[in-house]
Amino acid sequence: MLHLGEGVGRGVRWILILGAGLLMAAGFRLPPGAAAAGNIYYVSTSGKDAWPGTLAQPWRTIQHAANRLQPGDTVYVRQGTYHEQVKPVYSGTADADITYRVYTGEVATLDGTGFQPPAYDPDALSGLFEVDSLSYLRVSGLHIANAQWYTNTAGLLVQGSDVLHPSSYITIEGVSTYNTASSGIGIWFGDHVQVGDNRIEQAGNYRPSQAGYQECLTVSESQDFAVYGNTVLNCRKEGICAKQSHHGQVYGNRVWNTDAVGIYIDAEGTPGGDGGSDIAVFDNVVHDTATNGIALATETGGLLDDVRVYNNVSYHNQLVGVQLSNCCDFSGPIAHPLHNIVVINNTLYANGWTTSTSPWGGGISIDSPEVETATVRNNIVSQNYTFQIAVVPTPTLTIDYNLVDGNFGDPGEGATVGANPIIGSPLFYNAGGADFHLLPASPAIDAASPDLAPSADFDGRARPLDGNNDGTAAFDIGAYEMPYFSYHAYVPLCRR
Ligand SMILES: [Ca+2]
Ligand SMILES: [Ca+2]
Repeated sequence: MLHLGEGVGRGVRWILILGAGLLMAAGFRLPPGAAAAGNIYYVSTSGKDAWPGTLAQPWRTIQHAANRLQPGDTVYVRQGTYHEQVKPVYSGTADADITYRVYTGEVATLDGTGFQPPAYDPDALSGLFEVDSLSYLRVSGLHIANAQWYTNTAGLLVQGSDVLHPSSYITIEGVSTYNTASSGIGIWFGDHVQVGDNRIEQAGNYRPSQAGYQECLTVSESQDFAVYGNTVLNCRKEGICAKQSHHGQVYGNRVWNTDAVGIYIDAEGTPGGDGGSDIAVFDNVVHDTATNGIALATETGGLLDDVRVYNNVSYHNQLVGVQLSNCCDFSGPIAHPLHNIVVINNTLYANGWTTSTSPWGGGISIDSPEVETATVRNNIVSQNYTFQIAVVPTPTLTIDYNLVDGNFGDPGEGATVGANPIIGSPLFYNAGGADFHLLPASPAIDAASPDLAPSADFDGRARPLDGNNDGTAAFDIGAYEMPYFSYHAYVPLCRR
């Protein structure tokens, strides 16, 4: 598996991928884990489980393959719809994954319609594709639909038994899920888990009158995880949630039209006990959620520590673009600490719209006096409804070098522009078309602080660049770093 460093921009990642291709072409081998030689098997809706599982004589059920696959083996699932639950039986090894993969160019659907589940505790986690306490597995390209039998039934579930006994080295890629009672993809007690380039739609659909449990894409009580390149839409809970988890990256995802927070990082711990830490949220686009675009919280106690939110675009959410939340004071004096939080170089636009008769919302809010050592820097907060930045002020809060545009809000309610603000329109290229690159005359160009600024922008372009052609490279405010172009050259490049 290729583990890419935090902050490696999209452009650099492509260079790495291209580089890997050149190395393979030249006869070099990639690091172990992905492609050790093993047996290849096939499953088809026209197959028979009594056959040998070859291309000409495929098996009939995916579970029949799951009962047999050994380290290094791959099963290709052929076109068609499969009404079964799949539970892999064996683990791969460090240099030989077991792979479940849809045959190239075909669509294979695991469909829970009419499937009678085994006897689960109705409140227990379950999944139409369910991985329990296994390692070195890869699932690629499967479509999973109509996983509906209990409130806690996910499309694809990966779980360990506890923190010390996780499912580990699991890769879920190119999977799509539709109409699941609980999460489309749920990871519980995972270690070294990669969830990339999947599509999750209509998650949390237990009943028309009742949403299911959990978030659309859930990572819980896990560590060393990466959630990247996923599309999450039209879901009834939070879009992407990492809770009580450590050492993770959430990047390059697109989330919209969710009934709760778009991207949610929650300690979800116990008072004085475990929480969440060392999580980076970057290069995501979140819009049109029914609450906040991106939110950090300590709902049930524990500490949320060392979270970095940068290069994100969060717009047209009903409440706030980025919120450090005081959620949730359920029962008396539980501490909800958030420490060492950096919110930097994000672009937050037109948040705070709602269909209610009393709209409220803004760009960035810090609602909790228990936030310690937080930095809000180099963000564009533009045309958000009630305020641009509003905070409960504390001595360890730093707010500076933000571009503030629109209704500043009520200082009596914590509204502030912070230190060294740039005041005025950011001059987006086309805000109505959700293109928040900057026009050449933007006051955000070369106006940011270098302190803690990310070394690449949303597009993977290296920062800083000399965007105003004065001979000195300096960081831009917001998610995008603009190169210097004369105007007539700039326009077509921006329309790529
Ligand atoms: Ca610049
Ligand atoms: Ca310059």
